[in-house]
Amino acid sequence: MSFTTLTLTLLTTLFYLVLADDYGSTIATAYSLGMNVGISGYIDNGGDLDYFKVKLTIGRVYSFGMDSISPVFDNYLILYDWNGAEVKRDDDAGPGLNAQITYTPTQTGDYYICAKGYQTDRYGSYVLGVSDTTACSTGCDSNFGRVFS
Ligand SMILES: [Ca+2]
Ligand SMILES: [Ca+2]
Repeated sequence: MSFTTLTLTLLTTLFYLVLADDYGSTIATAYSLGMNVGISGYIDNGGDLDYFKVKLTIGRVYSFGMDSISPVFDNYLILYDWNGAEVKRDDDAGPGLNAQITYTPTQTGDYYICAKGYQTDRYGSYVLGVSDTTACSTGCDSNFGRVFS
């Protein structure tokens, strides 16, 4: 870990220790997530849930990816539909302990992705994103679903 990374990690940790949770913990308070844009967040110790809302179109192929910034943070994703019904969940389909969900909606609508730790004592900073990978059937980047940097 570089000095800069370490400094950022410490500052981020301090920031979140002082302030409240960064994103809503329910579907009703979900934060709107753009397509192909990485968004930074922090899962607090003790079972924090960060909810994001994204509009998905029927028949497209989407990939949700959650990348841990903190060194040892086992993250987890759960995808819900417009009714709040769970459609898919994942623990470690991405690189390392990172969660990744590939999903093709059977109906167009608002979907909700819940970012969390694998267990309530797993916490740390992360980058979350969703990509439309419909046109990416071959020759995809190895960071499938992670077009952000
Ligand atoms: Ca949070
Ligand atoms: Ca995981």
